[in-house]
Amino acid sequence: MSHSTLQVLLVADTHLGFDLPLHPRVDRPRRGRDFFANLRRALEPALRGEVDLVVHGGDLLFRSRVPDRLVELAMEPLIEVASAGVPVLLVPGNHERSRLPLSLWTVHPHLHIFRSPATHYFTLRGLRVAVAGFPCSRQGRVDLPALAAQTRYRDEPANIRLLCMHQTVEGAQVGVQNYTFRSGPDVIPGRDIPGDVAAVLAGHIHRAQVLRRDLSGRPLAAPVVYPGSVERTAFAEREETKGYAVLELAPTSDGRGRLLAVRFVSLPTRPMVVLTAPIADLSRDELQAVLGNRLMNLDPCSIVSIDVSGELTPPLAEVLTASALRALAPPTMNVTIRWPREKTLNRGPCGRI
Ligand SMILES: [Mn+2]
Repeated sequence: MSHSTLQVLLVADTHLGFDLPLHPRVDRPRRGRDFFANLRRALEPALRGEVDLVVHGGDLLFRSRVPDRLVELAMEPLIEVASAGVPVLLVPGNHERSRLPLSLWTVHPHLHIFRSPATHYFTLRGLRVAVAGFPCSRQGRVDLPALAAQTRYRDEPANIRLLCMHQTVEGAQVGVQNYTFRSGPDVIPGRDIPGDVAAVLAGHIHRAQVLRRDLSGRPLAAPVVYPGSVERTAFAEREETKGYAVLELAPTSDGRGRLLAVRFVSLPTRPMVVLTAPIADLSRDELQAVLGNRLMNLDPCSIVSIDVSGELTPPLAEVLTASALRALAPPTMNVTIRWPREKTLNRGPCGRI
């Protein structure tokens, strides 16, 4: 009987390239480096040899069409881990499906990208580990049993089986109002989770969580682990702790393995604050003073959204231009304005986010 367990590091939704123009036209604080820094922090345990395998659950990049230079920068930390001898598996998310330059598919022998449904086998700590996965599916109804079958994840014997994907599962929650995904063509019903894997390792949902039951309370056949995003990509994520997950798995005689524990490790993020601009009955100077005061009382590294409601007269609008706000705020603060019509549905990581 073996006493060894497997440690798997799961990181996802790194959205590299977010607020990182390669040729910026405006000099203002940018958040782009924060995302890179947190991916690097998340991978430190792998570089220290503390985990046996790394899975990136998708949305490595912030959108699908990006400069080649950004792709190179994004792959660098993953290649460093692969070069240290730790296998890295990458699930193409909705933002990079089939978009990564062809040269990168085979860039390193220890880096495996699920460009199509497949299973990769590894011998780690004397255990045979099957890691199955498929690129983000966004066409029609997401048929998880069919996609899992296409990976042929049961074709070879194993001690532990894992399934990796970038999809939404019933019961996943996002946003400050705890929006819960219930049904829809792109929401995988809990009953579709396969029972012959130790765990489903998933990206796409930006809040860290483990799903163990469907919405009617029935246990899922395998737990679904979302590590969440490494940084906040929207104000709907402002109350969430960001980070990555380390899964501890044990072999079982039936070959599926068992998830013993999930440890969420938090990463540093800057405070995110929504301010409401109190524009009613204020003069231009009064609005400037009130806003300046509020901004100065925040952590100077905050990311601030100013919500504007009510009638905006031309003198007040002068205070609320991007450059006027930059002059009011500490130089390290990131300030944006949200006008009433731009209010977006609080649906977290869906769609283009
Ligand atoms: Mn994402």
